[in-house]
Amino acid sequence: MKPILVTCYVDPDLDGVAGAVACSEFLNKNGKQAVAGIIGEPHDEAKYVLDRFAIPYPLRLQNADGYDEIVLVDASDLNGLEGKIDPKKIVEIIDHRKFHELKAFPNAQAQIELVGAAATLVAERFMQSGTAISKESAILVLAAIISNTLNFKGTVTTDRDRDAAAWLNETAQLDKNFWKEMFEAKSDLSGQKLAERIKSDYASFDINGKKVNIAQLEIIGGKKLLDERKPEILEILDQIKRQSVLDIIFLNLIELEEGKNYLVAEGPETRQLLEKTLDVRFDGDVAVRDELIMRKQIVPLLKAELTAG
Ligand SMILES: [Mn+2]
Repeated sequence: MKPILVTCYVDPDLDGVAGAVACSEFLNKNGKQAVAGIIGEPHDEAKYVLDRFAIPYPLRLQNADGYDEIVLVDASDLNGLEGKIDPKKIVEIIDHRKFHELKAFPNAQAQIELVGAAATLVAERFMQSGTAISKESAILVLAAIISNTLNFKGTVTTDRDRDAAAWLNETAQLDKNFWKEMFEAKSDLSGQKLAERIKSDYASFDINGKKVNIAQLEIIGGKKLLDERKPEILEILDQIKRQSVLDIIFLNLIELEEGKNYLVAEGPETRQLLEKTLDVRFDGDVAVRDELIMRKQIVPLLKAELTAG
């Protein structure tokens, strides 16, 4: 019997990696044979946590062809799979996005709940069944919750995330400054890292016939970055727009210490759309929003706006 593959979208972030690793542990401790694997390149933040705590990397795969049954964590739309996972093989989906495509996965049971991290949903399976969690998984999942909720400051944060985090930290025992160290580690965008990071973390959506692309950075020092390198950022966005033939592209820059967003967009059409959808005012290419909002929260708002308009 082939094991069940537990994976996430291609080039996963920390939430996806943590969720896949912990979910595979959960299945193995509950009578199933499972293996965690990731397709593509994990985000730097995921590598940072794996490396820092010397946690073994999950299997690295080119695609999911060697597996018949797949559990998908932190993903529920086809775009993110990049054609590398047959949607018919997916037997279960655990995700926390409002915007999903469950119809594309005819054989999947789905748990979609709007908590801060998909990893929270995995932690709850351990908590509810009384299954012990390894220290490695506890660290990964807790770090993913901290990251996804912007250290519990993002408006995506729910009590379920806080409860799971408290339970996980009994095992993970993370230092209280860990969140800042993790966020500082991903704030180094010197030189080419800026372009690499933007290009490794954008997400595309087809919304009402428009091709929309949202790039996102979550860093400490967002204002300084804009002061120093805004023209470069606009150039990177424009490159992506031309290469992918997009209608709309913008950067959602999350400033982790000040707790605000900077939205960066060129062109009156995109700026007007964002002003209407997110209740912000652009000054040139940049708008500031005082309440933290993440891409996964922006997508359903844009969808509503574009569909209504
Ligand atoms: Mn997630």
